[in-house]
Amino acid sequence: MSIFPEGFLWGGAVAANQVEGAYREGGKGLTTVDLLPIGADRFSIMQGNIDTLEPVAGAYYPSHEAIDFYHSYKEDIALFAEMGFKALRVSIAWARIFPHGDDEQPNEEGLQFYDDLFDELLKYEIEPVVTMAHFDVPVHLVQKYGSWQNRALVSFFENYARTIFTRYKDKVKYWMTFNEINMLLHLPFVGAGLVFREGDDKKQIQYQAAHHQLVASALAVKLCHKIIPGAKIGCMLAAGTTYPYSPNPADYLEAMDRDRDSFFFIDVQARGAYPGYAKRFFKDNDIVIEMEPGDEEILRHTVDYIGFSYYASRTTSTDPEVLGKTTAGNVFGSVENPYLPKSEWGWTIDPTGFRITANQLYDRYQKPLFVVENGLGAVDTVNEEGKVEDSYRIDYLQKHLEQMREAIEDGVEILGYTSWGPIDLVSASTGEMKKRYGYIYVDKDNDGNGSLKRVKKSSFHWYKKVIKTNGGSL
Ligand code: BGP
Repeated sequence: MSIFPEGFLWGGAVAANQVEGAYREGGKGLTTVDLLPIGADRFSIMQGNIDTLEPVAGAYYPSHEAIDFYHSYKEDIALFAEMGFKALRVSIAWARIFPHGDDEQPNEEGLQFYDDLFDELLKYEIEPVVTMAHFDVPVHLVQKYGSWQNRALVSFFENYARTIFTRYKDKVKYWMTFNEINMLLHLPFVGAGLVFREGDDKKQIQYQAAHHQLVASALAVKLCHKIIPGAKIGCMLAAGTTYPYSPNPADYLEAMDRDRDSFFFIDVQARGAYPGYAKRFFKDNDIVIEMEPGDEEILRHTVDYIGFSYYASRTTSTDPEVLGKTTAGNVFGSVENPYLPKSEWGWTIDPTGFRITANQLYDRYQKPLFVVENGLGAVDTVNEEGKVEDSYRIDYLQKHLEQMREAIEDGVEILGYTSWGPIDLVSASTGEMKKRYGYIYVDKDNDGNGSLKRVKKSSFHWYKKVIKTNGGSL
């Protein structure tokens, strides 16, 4: 018998810029991701690139076509329905609704696109779970205002929020404000469209931008509750517990501090005020957050659930020798954990860490959790019979779902599980196609070649059974 609750939201998660393509169609404005090429220099964007809209390295821009979901969503949703999805997490591209971000009137074609998308999901009784901002700031807001470091973005976002809540109030019951809000500290361009000039006080700018996002998020929560009574709106954290490398108390303290880099955001979003340790951090680092009268009051509008992604745990140390062994491909700067294997991209694989993370978040916030991303990025190949046999992916997901079941048995309330990239999509960190997460293979390579044909992988059939048995068969 399954211990997963009745109505558990099984499904998958995608983001507009990683699947839609059609980057200039339907009246859409340019967004920050549209300027990012594939490869190692992906984030070395400068103010010059923003001003002239010139490419970083003149390379291929994966987000421009992505997997063409903009045109193929009906076919793709039919495949999700075949797997039995109860939910699909998508994001709305802000620049499809307000092409410049600060326009007075929304773009009807953009609004209609998401109306059609939600209708298609509802046709199969798939619940849309909508992220309002997933790593794509309208470029005009970066050019004209310096993006989230400018207070002006709060009211633009509020306007965007009001527009989409009003339009989709009968279709969307699950919302989420900023994807992986803590990414702002690690990849500031990705998380908040921040581009630094020489001599900038980066920390000051990042935390001021964070304050603006936190106020904008709280205003969205307030509006959502008013416009769509009964809706649930959450935050979204790139989660993953941090282990101390040794029992040295200094290592433990360091691990606690690293976790707090992330908890800082959720403490504000879920508890409604800046925590004491953050105030101390600001003081110790000469960071002064400019607040407007009324901000503290606004921040008291807290989220209904804690959305989070979990890919890996992190490990930290105070020993310089250990610190030298930092893992590759991890924006959170973890040191190697000798007990854990790694993915082809160097991401630590730690199913037990998933259970620990879920317990930690639930203990801390006592609000329902929603696992909105989890999965394995791997190279897949189509064999001679035209099949993709991804047993390694099934193994990863199975082990993580077992630990999620343990967490539920521990008493953690979880609303649902939407694994990342149920259909292959463009990687956020590398821009590659070859880093695949899907149950559905998409014929497209790193250079943009391929027929875009969809092929069901072995994991497709496995996940279908998981959902059918409500997690009874993993
Ligand atoms: C998260 C993002 C997603 C997604 C995922 C996997 O950080 O919210 O957008 O891409 O990570 O990362 P990657 O695509 O780099 O493998």
